[in-house]
Amino acid sequence: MFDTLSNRLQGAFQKLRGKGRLSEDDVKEAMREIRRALLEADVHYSVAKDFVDRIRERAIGQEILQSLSAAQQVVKIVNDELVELMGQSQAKLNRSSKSPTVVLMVGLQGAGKTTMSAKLARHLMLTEHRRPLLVAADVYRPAAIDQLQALGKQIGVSVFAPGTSVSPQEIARTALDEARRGGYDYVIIDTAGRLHVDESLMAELTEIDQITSADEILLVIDAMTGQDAVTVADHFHQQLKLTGVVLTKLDGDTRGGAALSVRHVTGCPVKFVGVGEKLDALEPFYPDRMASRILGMGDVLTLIEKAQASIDEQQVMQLEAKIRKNEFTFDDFLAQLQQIQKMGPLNQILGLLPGIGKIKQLQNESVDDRQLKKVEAIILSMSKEERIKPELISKSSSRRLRIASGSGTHVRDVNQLLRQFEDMRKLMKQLSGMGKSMKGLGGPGGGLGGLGGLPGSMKGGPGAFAGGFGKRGKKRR
Ligand SMILES: Nc1nc2c(ncn2[C@@H]2O[C@H](COP(=O)(O)OP(=O)(O)O)[C@@H](O)[C@H]2O)c(=O)[nH]1
Ligand SMILES: [Mg+2]
Repeated sequence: MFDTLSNRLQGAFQKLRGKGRLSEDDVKEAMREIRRALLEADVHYSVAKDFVDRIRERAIGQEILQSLSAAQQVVKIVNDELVELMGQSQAKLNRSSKSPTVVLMVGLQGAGKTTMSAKLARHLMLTEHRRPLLVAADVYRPAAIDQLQALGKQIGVSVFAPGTSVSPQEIARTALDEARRGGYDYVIIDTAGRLHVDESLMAELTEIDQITSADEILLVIDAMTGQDAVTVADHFHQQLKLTGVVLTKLDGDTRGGAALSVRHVTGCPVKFVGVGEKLDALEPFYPDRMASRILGMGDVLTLIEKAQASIDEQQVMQLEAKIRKNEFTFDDFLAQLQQIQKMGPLNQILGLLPGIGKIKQLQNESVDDRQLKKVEAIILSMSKEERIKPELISKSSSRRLRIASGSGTHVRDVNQLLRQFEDMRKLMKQLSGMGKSMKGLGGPGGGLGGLGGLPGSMKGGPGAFAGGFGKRGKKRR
């Protein structure tokens, strides 16, 4: 996600590294690069300009924090401003004081409204324990109704679909009755789209809004549409009072412009993002996490939440204790490896980790889940004793040879794994210290347990870290 932007920004910061104090020229140069990076990422030019102006002012004016280097200061300022630009805190779905809450999904054709409707229904049902009703109000194409019905079936959510002979306005009206009768507390209305902004569609949507007094009007935007996204958002916002935006297809090769501009231009918060075609590919939008992803600091919190879903708490506590005592072994590593494989496609997971965005670029080859299998094979070829005391292997070339042939790999693969395991242990020790302090701040259950690392590509490629465990920090600060 946003790889090019991340790289360009990191390039700009790189030039500031090693400088004790920033001269005005340094700042100017860095700002030029940041501005260029934003424009290339399809950030709206007025947004880019404002953004850079604010950073320049803060970087020159200072705010000098003695404890930070010049480059760190600029990174911090850029981070703060990115968070500000994207809306500070996570914006939740509106909820009506009286049931049902009506959510109207609007947007251009192909933006992902129907998919997102189903994703939201699933999310409401599974994480908020609500009873959503999906409503098929795109009556212009029978296929659209079938599509929603199929999705509803997949997730076990009822779909209200009177058919193509009833007007969307009438469907919306009767859907509310149906929801009250059936005890549904959310009504998610999937509407028709057009290829372009179109007056008759706007009129229809406005009427549906009036009929249902929608509590939430979510504009669904395809993040790949770049600059256009802003124009579209602006149009929709003028006609309908949007209450939020959903960005879809952030899993694709999007440059990030829409994510960065849309809030500034419409004043509407981005509430969710879609990161895949599957119905669980939905994430709440956290401006702070997105900012650190863009800056290549990874997104440890999202990762932890993902891990949370697939990891047993008891195990996490045991692991934390081990990391603290520096007793982490290859057996634990193997257990992590197996957990990670449950978490989802490795590429996605890796992108969430600090520094990985950068490493991946070095290789420009996607990390392959087969590499995990290779690492697994190497560990499985170690004896019980070796797994607990890796130094036994480091000291003995015959052990290394045995393990390599046992796992069908090369000695250099074994060596690399050993090295990376050592590095990882060090990293984990640092992170577990961080975990403790976060826990102190974050209240009960808060804290980052630790991060596991494992070699990404064994072919002499960069070591990529994967894995992360921890109990969720309810509050970040
Ligand atoms: N990769 C990816 N594809 C998506 C995402 N959301 C929707 N799609 C795909 O985009 C296409 C259009 O989606 P659809 O929900 O029918 O759009 P609508 O016309 O606005 O209702 C479908 O092929 C979806 O599978 C997403 O977050 N990521
Ligand atoms: Mg649709």
